[in-house]
Amino acid sequence: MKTFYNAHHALHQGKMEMFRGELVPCFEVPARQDHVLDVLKARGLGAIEAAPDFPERAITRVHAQRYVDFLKTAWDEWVALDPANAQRDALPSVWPVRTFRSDVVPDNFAARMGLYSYDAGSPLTSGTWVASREGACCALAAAREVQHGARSAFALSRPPGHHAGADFFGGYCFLNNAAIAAQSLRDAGVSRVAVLDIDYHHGNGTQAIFYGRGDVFFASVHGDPRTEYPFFLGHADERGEGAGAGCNLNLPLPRGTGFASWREAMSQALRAISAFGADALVVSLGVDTFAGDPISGFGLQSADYLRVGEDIAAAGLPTVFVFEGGYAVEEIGTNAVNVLDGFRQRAG
Ligand code: OKP
Ligand code: ZN
Repeated sequence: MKTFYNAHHALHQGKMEMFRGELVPCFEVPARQDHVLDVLKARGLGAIEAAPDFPERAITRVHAQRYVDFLKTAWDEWVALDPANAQRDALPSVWPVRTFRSDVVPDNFAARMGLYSYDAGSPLTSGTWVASREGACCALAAAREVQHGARSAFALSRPPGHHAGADFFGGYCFLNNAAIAAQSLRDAGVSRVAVLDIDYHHGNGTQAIFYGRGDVFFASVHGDPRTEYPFFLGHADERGEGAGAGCNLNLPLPRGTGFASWREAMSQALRAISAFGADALVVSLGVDTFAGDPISGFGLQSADYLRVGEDIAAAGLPTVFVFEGGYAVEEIGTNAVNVLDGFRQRAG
């Protein structure tokens, strides 16, 4: 299985995020990707390459142009407000919730930060755009590999992507790499694409991007949004709308769920993907389902991730793995690579 890694990921390095009323050090740190890359090299799963470049239009197939343009210039605007801002990250603090307008783009920078985001836990830094753009290229390269006949490929990147919507960031995510990969497969002629999201957190961005579409199925196993982030989406009654009716499957599970129940939910998602008739699969691979994860609540053990990869391989679909969350930094490499290794062993 070939890996495309983000050579510029460390340019995105948030300092602090808002949590329980105070700024705390970010959980989403560069060491996350470095550890996965180290374990990949040690276990020899296949070629490892930096991502090639792709044109921006592959990104704007999923994201609004005005949002992409904002991300490109946001850091310079932030520093232009006050030279001292160069030493601190930009965080939003005001949002257009219900009854406010989001069709008029404000001139004020803080207001635009709020228009294009939904939480205060996702710092925008000097390298956020370059790192995020390179992450999208990793996803596009992995998708192209599979489109050209590979059984699987892995996009190893950070920041993660599945919380990012067509025109907003949040949940540490800026560009939705899994959605960009899925859309690129569609644009290359793959008729029916499925996204399986097994990160601990519901992939609200991916769901929203494809919610009205019948050509991309979205299935997610995640912590119940009644108690777990991102709270406002991810319930079982969200089944898709319009042409996408029936093409969205959420399987929320209570905090504390262990591997046996979690595995049964994932196999239910895989059965639905098979019934949909998918021709290719994109996996949003978060390993924050790990028992030792500091911000999550499921109970998977490291060895369980081998079974996860085997179960996904048994679906028999060309598969693009896109790296998402996982915050137990010491074990993150073993857990992520176990999924890929289990897949490879079962897929042959
Ligand atoms: C991103 B991904 C901890 C509170 C939670 C947001 C979590 C985003 C997870 N400070 N903050 O799905 O792993
Ligand atoms: Zn997560």
